[in-house]
Amino acid sequence: MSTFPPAGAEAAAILEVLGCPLPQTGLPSPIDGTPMPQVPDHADPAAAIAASVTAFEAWRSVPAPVRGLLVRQFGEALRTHRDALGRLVTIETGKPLSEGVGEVQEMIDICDFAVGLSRQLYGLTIASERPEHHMRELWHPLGPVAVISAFNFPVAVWAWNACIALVCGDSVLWKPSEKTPVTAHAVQALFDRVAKDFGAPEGLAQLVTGGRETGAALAADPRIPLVSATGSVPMGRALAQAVAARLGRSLLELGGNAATIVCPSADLDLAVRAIAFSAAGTTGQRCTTMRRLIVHDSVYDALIPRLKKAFASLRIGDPRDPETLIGPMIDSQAVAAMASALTRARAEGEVTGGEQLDGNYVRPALAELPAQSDLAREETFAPILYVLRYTDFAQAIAIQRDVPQGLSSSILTNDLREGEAFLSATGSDCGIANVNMGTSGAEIGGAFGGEKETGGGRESGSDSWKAYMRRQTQNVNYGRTLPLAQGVEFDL
Ligand code: UN1
Repeated sequence: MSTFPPAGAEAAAILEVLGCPLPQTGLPSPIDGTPMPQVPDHADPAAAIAASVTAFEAWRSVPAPVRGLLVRQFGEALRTHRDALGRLVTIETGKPLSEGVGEVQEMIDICDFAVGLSRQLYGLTIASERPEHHMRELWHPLGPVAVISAFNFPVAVWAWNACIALVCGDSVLWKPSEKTPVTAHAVQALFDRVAKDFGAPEGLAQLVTGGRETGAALAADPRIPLVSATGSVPMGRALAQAVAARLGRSLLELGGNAATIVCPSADLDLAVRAIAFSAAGTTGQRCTTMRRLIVHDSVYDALIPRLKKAFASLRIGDPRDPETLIGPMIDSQAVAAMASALTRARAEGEVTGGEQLDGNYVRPALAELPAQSDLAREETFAPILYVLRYTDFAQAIAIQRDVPQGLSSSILTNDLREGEAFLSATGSDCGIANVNMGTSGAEIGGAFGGEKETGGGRESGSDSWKAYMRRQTQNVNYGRTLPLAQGVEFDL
């Protein structure tokens, strides 16, 4: 299929250059099935947690702008190694090179954001009802933060959490997806080098590789006040219950099942690109992937044939080829899940594309279904776009909302009323709502996350940092009397 060297060997060579070599005895690369480097499982999560507590106790007293300097230096190291790390992301996940490098760019961007934030961890001052009193909020570091990341963004989502947590004064424990530990290992090695030169406490950010038990150990441990997890709804549900059982906090980013509404006034040239990128890009394996297209009757026949043509012409192949737009799926289970969803779709409607090619390579599919389809309410992590027809705007909004998930959404319209109605309280019910673009490819500056089964968490930009700190309300009486709030009398 390609003229590139075996993927696993190339990954091993990149690790050599980055100074963190590993034996090539790991999982098959999604690109060609050759063995990837193998990251050993962490022997003892309990020891890592203990080290994280000790590191936190030192780090929390370092001034926040100084903590920002560490993240700044980490960002510089990422800039230096952006292309090598991006290529490793590509080899490990199968996403095309520009997206692999884009993922490392996303880490660099969040470093920049976090460095600025390190001088902006603002609290409020609040007018006290009591004379000669001051009331204010101070944000303190929280403690060790566990970050559980998914295979599809094996390093960027960790960085959203870790870079913010570090400037907030927290220590970090990272359990990467079992499917993609190699880039995590390389990023951690880079961080370790920067942290050592900086003189950061040992164990400030650690990689804790392992399976379900490792995740369960992090979820159950009361020394970890916050567990931030990205992944499937069943994973998030089990994790949230374990964390809640000890009254810890969890920050969840789970299923998406994003929908886009195409209105009569939509710019169809822009629509074709936006839809193809969000539905088929990253081989349909983003939380923000567009899975449902809700198309107005009046544009259906103009748009859908063009989309079918665009899907049929997508360049599928080795993601290291700069011409490739669609790489392989992550593994054979993912390919099987796609096939089984398509079998169900064929029973309900008409499927175009979706052929299984060699190995983990597939052609993205369009499945035209009835508007009330139950299948379209389920999220299959694959490049399948369910196309549903609508006749009036209220119906389109109702379809968008009628799913258990609520991460991302978009509308394609040149009608101001429709666009603004989509963004109103009775419009999209998602954490992200876009106009005249797709559903994926968010910038780091906004808060990222969503409602309902998506889990309610917000990561990355805006004021998401508040989840990584503890808020203390402080009251100071600078007078000589002791007035009580609410006018309560208590005279001795
Ligand atoms: C994810 O799929 O979990 O908005 C994260 C996007 C990316 C992040 C996706 N910036 O598509």
